[in-house]
Amino acid sequence: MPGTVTESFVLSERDGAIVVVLLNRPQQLNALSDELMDELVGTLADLDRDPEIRCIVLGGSEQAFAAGADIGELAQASAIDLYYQRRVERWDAIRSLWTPLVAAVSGFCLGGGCELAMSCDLIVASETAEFGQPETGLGIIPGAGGTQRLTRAVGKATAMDVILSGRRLSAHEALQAGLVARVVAREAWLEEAKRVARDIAEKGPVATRMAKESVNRAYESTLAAGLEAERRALYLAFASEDAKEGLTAFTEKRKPEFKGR
Ligand code: CO8
Repeated sequence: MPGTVTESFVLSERDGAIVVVLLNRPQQLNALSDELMDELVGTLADLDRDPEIRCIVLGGSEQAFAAGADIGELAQASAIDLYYQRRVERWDAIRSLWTPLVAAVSGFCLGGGCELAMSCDLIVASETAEFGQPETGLGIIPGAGGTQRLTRAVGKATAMDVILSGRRLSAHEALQAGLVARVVAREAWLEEAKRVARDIAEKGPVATRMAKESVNRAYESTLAAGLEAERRALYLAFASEDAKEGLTAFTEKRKPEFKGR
């Protein structure tokens, strides 16, 4: 496949201004081993540095986005191993990316896999998707953001149910609860995520980054601090060449040509 770079656990394919990154550990339902997470974070960090890439789609396979952290590895690790190896920080690294990130979820999306999807900016789900945080059944807890991000996304009642009882949310339940943005037919999970990514990629790149940052602020600050940050982001976006181009193009009844400046 031209333009395809194959690494052992992560496949990436460029398609114009978007890149599709797929987890590739099918025999283990894309369980997030240390090596896989290292490769994923490295790949995404490289893509994030390329200003021509306007949006990234992160997916798994039709069967599984990811069935969680690699349980075999966790069974062998001590708490101090996890602490020194900074394994959980890899999820934070994804949250810190600049480029908008769309999670394309089909099949199992569990534990660290659900936490990975929630670290993306939005989730497009196949009707087959199942979201869950089964960690308490293993005697641990969702520790890569699950107790915080899931609760913020779906509220305390549903988060407690999912995390304490191990109940999985269907795609439609997840949509209703506010965890996912769109649910599509089984066969459309990747195409729809790419469509969303192309739509994002067409917008002003400075503006999409500012907007992403501002929406994230809503989760991390008070309303007053969030509004203040939003206003500064607006002024900064306004000062961009893209803003001039976008506003002028509308008045001239033509498509804008954004340069990301
Ligand atoms: N880790 C390692 N291997 C896995 C995992 C996993 N999370 N999930 C599935 N696999 C493997 C299975 O062992 C099996 O391998 P094999 O064929 O060699 O026996 C293969 O994938 C296929 O799995 P199943 O045969 O079990 O397939 P089923 O269709 O019967 O069941 C399930 C699918 C329901 C997804 C089932 O595999 C399952 O319950 N998996 C575990 C789900 C889970 O508990 N996830 C949470 C893991 S803990 C976590 O994510 C904590 C994150 C905290 C932060 C990270 C710190 C580093």
